Amino acid sequence: MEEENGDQELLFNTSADQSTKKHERVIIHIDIDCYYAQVEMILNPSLCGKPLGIKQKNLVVTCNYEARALGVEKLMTIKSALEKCPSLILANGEDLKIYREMSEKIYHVLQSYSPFVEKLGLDENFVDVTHKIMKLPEVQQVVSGHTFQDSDDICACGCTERLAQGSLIAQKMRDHLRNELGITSCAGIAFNKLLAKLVGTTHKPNQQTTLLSTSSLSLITSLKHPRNIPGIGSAINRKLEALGIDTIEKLQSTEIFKLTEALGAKTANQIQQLSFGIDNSRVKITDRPKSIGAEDGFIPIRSEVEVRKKLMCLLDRVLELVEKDGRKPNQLKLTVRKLHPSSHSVRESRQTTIEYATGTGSSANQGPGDEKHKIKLMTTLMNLFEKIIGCDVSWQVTLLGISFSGYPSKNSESPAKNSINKYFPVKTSSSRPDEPLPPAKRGRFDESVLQELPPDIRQEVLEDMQNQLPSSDPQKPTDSNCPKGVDPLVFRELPVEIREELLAEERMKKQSNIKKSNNLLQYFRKAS
Ligand code: DCP
Ligand code: MG
Ligand code: MG
Repeated sequence: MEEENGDQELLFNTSADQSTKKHERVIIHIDIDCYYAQVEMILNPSLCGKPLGIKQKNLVVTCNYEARALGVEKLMTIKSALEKCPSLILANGEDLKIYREMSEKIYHVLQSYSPFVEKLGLDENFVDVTHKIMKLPEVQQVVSGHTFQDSDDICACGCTERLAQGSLIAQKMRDHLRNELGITSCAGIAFNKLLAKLVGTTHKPNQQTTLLSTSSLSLITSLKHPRNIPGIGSAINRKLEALGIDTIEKLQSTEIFKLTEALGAKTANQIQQLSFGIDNSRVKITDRPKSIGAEDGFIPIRSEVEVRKKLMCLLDRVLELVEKDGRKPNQLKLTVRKLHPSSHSVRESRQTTIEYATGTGSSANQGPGDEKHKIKLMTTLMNLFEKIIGCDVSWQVTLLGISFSGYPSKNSESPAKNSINKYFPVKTSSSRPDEPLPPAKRGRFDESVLQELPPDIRQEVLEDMQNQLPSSDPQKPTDSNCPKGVDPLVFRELPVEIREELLAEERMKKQSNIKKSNNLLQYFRKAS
């Protein structure tokens, strides 16, 4: 979520005027149907057509639509689910490996439609296809799939046609997922992320729904409670309840100063904007995670032997993920949830620097060196555990978590698997630095995409690139005009106006750095 002209935006939207400028984007939200259950059915087709629940501890975290028809609901206890549906088949869903693997495959399919894909959990993705729409010559009038509360009102900005084109792309994506991975999904198509996510849930499963801009207020006010707005979590909701705000309309009409008092200016503005269906946040290209870890919760344990056993299992699971990721972490963190005698829980974490030996997590062909390294990591974890427990002799623990972090910065490693870097040409030793790469060696990123984007979106994309591009290689000849962090080869090929935008941004950054260092100087002068 990002703030943009807070008050002005609100003023403008409370008048229910339908902006033309705000509907430029076409965002598709894809959510996989009964995700864990579908993955299990794909791996074991004999489960298809039968009621299936996926259990974690004593909960059915999800179930297929056959089970839903018989009264089973997501997050029911196993006991209630079996009462509702005695024939329910239960599959264990505690190992997330297969769900993670499928999630990666889904992400890759979606990336073949647009580089702007943002992963949200394991079964959801936002895809910004605005640039694709701008390229399509034909005018598309007919929406593929459902339209939310179809009305005759047409917005003058042309968004109706753009969204209709978006619905065709969504249909193609969903067909692709179905044909290539055998998985069905729902899609929501709208001019922002919030509305795309919300509208996609209005027809389930295996369907898609488009929201035209003229119906956006109607969609958001159809929500029964502010907590149903993605972005309003339980902490914010508690504060809203304390103010007596329990409907969308009340959130819309509460004076901003009241919300600000309770939530601070930024959150107050953000959530009031959300209550009008305004969401200016962009689709952020998903990069590789900053940390890789896992946690496990359980009934209280209080012996070191049990802690060691749990940590060993967790470590095995996490090492496999770290190995698959391929980077070498240099930090290891342990998280412990301690149960206090008053029966409230406290989470505490400690971390330390480690030397990671690659190859530790691969189960195949493990040598004695790998085992030794694992033992070393276990010793480190147990030391961290002792530090967290301290001199408390009556400790009880209900959760343990391990996570590896401290990966080499994106500037020093090879382009990340999922980052935008991969769309840019990779310099090979044989190519001369000043020579544009031949087409065959270029990445998949179509630079004309940038030219066709509306200026404000292009600016955001450029910012994204700025943040993700590796800094210039010191071996490369320096191009005095090229901004820091941008590959000169790419820079030279960008259209003039984009180059100028990049340079202007660079100048602004430099100015703000000068300001910062002046402030620091003043601070030190005052302090001395
Ligand atoms: N999940 C979980 N614990 C939760 C919520 C979800 O383990 N508290 C897992 C199980 C789901 C998956 O995340 O399969 C995706 O969550 P969704 O809310 O999208 O639910 P489903 O995909 O299962 O069902 P739907 O068809 O309603 O999207
Ligand atoms: Mg889902
Ligand atoms: Mg989901």
